[in-house]
Amino acid sequence: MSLVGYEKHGTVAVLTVNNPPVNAMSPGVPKGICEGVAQANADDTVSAIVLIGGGRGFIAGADIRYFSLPWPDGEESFADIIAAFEASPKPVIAAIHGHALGGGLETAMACHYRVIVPTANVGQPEVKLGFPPGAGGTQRLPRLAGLSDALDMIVSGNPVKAPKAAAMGIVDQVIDGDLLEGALAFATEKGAQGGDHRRTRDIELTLDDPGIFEAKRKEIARRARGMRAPFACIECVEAAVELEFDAGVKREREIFKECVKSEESVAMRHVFFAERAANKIPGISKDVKPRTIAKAGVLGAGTMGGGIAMNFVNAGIPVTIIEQSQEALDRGMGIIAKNYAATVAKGRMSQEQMDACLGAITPTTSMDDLADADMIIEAVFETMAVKKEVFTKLDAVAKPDAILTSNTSYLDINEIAEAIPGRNGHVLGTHFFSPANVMRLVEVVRTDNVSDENLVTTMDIGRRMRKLPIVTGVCHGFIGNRMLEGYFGEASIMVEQGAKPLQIDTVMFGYGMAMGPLAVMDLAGLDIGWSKRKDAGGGTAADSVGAFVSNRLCEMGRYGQKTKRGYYIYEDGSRRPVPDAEVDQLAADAAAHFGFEHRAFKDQEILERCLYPLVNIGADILAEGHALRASDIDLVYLNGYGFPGWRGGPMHWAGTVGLDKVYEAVCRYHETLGFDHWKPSPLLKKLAEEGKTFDDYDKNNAG
Ligand code: 3H9
Repeated sequence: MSLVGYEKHGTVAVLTVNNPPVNAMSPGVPKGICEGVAQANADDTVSAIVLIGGGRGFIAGADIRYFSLPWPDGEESFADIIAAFEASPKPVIAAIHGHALGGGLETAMACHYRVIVPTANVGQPEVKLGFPPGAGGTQRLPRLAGLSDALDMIVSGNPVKAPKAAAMGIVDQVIDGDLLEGALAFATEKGAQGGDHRRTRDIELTLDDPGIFEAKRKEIARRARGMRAPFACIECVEAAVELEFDAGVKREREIFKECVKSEESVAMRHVFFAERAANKIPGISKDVKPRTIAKAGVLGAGTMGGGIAMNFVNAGIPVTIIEQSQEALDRGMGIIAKNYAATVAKGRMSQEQMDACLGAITPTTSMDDLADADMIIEAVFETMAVKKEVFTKLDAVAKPDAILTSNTSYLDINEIAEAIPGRNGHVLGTHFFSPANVMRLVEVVRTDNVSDENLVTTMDIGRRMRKLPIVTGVCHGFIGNRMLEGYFGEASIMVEQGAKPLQIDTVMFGYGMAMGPLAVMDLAGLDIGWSKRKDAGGGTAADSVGAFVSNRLCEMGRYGQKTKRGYYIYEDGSRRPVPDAEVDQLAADAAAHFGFEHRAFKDQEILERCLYPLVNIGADILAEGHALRASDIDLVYLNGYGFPGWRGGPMHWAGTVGLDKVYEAVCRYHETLGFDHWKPSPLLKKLAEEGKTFDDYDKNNAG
């Protein structure tokens, strides 16, 4: 069956792309479009051509799967479509609804005219896949939208909504009513006009500000550190200014081809498909639908609870927030109001919207007010005893079928569920990341008895909150924090063996992490680990390897940024870490205490010792089934721990190093250092011996 329908409506030929779910340009689509244009031009009774998408949108761009697959021999391409449009004596009109993205927008821009419904988006998101647009987008968008706006869109990859696209000149008319009807009227009029129709390529491009490209490079320098694609986008738009149109297209194509082959692009495409896969839970049928959550409750109005309440409001769900004292409640509501006010100040929300959001939050000190909530998340103090007490209280007031979740970062949620056996199937975990209203990741912790329906509902609520929910099993620290123990652990141990904190952080920042591990520990607060160690040791924090320096720092009241001293010193009002000789001395004391050789470190060893434990522990988590797929682990690290997106996550990245090399190093460090996180994972060993990667593992195992 043809992927492109052909119909005549009066004197207008309508080509409809039917390639669900998103009308990507898979093989067959370009061919269908080219044949449709030829048929329309051969028909004397046709005066104009409309290109429209069937289903959810216009065209979502190239079929991303084909960047890793051979394009069928002899099959038409974007270039053929564009050539057919530009050579067409009859006007071609793109009629856009839903989305015109990437090659979809490039196709539309090669048409003579574009009409759009007000809700549609247009954009060039290619940079998010690690390459610039490759079908003339960097040459045509500046001609329609102007250099500055086009550069912003192409380098950020962010789409714009129809009204803005119209104001920018990307589209010619916004159609308020039925799209096809409006497009037919527009096309009939243009068809009757006769004469030449303007081609985007013929629009003159003016460079008002010669510094625009250098300014953009500077603007993105920190954010795009280590990446090629955003800079490649700038080069392509520069070519639009410097070269004739066809030469510009050729230059864009060369840069595009080079980028598509890069490890950066392979990693970013991995992330694209990983995000889609994360929605799927093997073994749960598509027929299991999420339940309606009309009202929610949050226990605890601290930083986490407040952020979670805001998330419910963002998802359009009114929420009751509860605290033990009026004072704590007022403080929590004050912080929520301050957060919204900051968004208003940035122009991202109106005062009316802020008032409506605050109006959707009901503060209370009475547990009874949670009686009508369909879902309740507790975000109280992180100890098992407190959590169990809270769940017992919830058991007494909550609706019988309410979903009850614990926002914990480490605790055994099965044990919490067992405390209220009558609610079997309704208890699970939602581990939000701080600040909960900002961070995209939420680990959804699947307890032994949670029902499929409640799991699916919790995932759905996560998505409605615009988060990225990832299913994880119940294990200490779940996916993210369990792996982190290896990462932070090695960083702390290396300090005690002689590596300077600044060297470790510089290596990891250079790798692409948002911050180095010791700077993160200072930010999070060294006292958190110290207090855990004290709890575990009955009041005394054991001086285990890696904890020696941290214990001494905490004893000195150096908890990190909040006390202006931790592994670094922080000057008044500054977050810039300044190295401190006192810490070097503590590290030397630690080396003497443990009998370590205090030595200089090579950057490569720092990199391996920080990252390989993530991979090794991740492999265990995967083999145990506590992660559904390796790509879920990647997403956890990318969205919760500042791992660079263009590396694809620790598991994907390990495949680019070679699992044989990683395994060999893990064995070597296990032999020389001996810590638990170096105990070689049997799954890592197996894949290394088979010459496979974690991506291969996912292909063979994930449902
Ligand atoms: C490009 O165009 C290069 C050009 O410059 C020309 C070069 C020569 N291809 O996201 P969803 C699948 S590069 C293949 O859940 P939504 C997706 O995997 C491209 N598959 O839906 C999923 O499959 P499954 C530039 C694609 O409604 C299903 O469709 N374009 C593609 O939440 C549903 O996806 C982009 O980067 C694709 N292009 O969001 C746009 N797109 O069900 C990428 C989607 O098996 N796409 N799939 O898991 C999107 O941003 C969103 O999918 C969209 C819909 C907003 C369109």
